[in-house]
Amino acid sequence: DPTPEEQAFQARIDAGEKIEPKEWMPEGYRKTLVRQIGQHAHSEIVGQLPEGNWITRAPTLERKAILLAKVQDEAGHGLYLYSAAETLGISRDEMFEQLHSGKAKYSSIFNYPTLTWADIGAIGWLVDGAAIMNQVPLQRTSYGPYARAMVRICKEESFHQRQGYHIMMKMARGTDAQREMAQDALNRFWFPSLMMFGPSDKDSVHSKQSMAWKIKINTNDELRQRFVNETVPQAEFLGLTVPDPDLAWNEEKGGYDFSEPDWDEFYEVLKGNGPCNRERLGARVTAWEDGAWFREGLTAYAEKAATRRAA
Ligand code: FAQ
Repeated sequence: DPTPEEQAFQARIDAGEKIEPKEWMPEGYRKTLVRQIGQHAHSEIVGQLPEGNWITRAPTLERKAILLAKVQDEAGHGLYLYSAAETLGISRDEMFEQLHSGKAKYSSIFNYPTLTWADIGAIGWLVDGAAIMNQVPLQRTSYGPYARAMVRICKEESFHQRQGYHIMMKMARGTDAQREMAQDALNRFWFPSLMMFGPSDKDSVHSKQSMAWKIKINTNDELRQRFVNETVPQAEFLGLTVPDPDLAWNEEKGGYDFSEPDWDEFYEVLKGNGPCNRERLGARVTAWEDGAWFREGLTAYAEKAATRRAA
């Protein structure tokens, strides 16, 4: 049974109050937030890699500048999110350690390769589109620092989404080869994008408690349905075909019926066996190791400066 403290905490959540860093919170609430915000931060950082792959090969200088800015925004999102998680009493070094050892997850989507320029369009359109669908409600999440980080992140994500859709428009209305490239990118990114919302509600282990605490506002399936409803007309506008033969408008529910992603594939990716898991994690670990001399230098400098001040 909940203790009086836990009951009072739940009453604050139910009343729509925000919980702030130094206030009492159940240990489970803290742990769930550290897990979710940490994984969200890692996703932003690892999420730079698939797109970073195309910065040197963007088709025009303008596209290159835009992509560079987008990838830089993602680094920024990662930093706000790490800061939000740090207010819960975990250090950034601990979070990095969890990422590098494979203990902490990051979004499954970033374990797929970016094979052509159209993939950069598909990522902006679908991956940022899915991220926004998930993050807009999180602006109302119960933990203050997380909710506030989401406000700015969502603004930037909507630029990113339009940037991706704009690439898709150009490609879909370009030459036959460009249109084929756009269709191929949609074919490969459609189901992995649906997986971003997490397992179906019946298999989601954390949803019930996270929703009671308003750490999550919607279930995984609710958001996936919303994403499909919003994205299918956008694909039609592009003249592209969503790679799902069972996709059909369902008048009664006012939404599309659609095929579930391949959940076996999803769980394989979570276990580290996706097409690029090793490469992505390897790149992060190498970056961490290559940066050691710099971190050491900074620490030595800070210590020296502190000694000088004390003297
Ligand atoms: N990938 O019980 P649930 C971005 C794990 S957007 C990997 O349903 P929960 C922007 C889950 O952690 C992407 N793992 O879990 C960008 C749990 O395992 P655990 C990041 C997944 O937490 C765009 C287990 O499965 N966004 O980066 C995935 O209630 C373009 C059971 O699942 C966020 O993180 C998955 N797709 O719901 C950047 C949003 N799905 O932890 C660059 C915040 C589930 O027990 C370029 N997070 N798992 O070991 C959330 O809303 C939630 O955490 C969910 C999962 C909805 C992702």
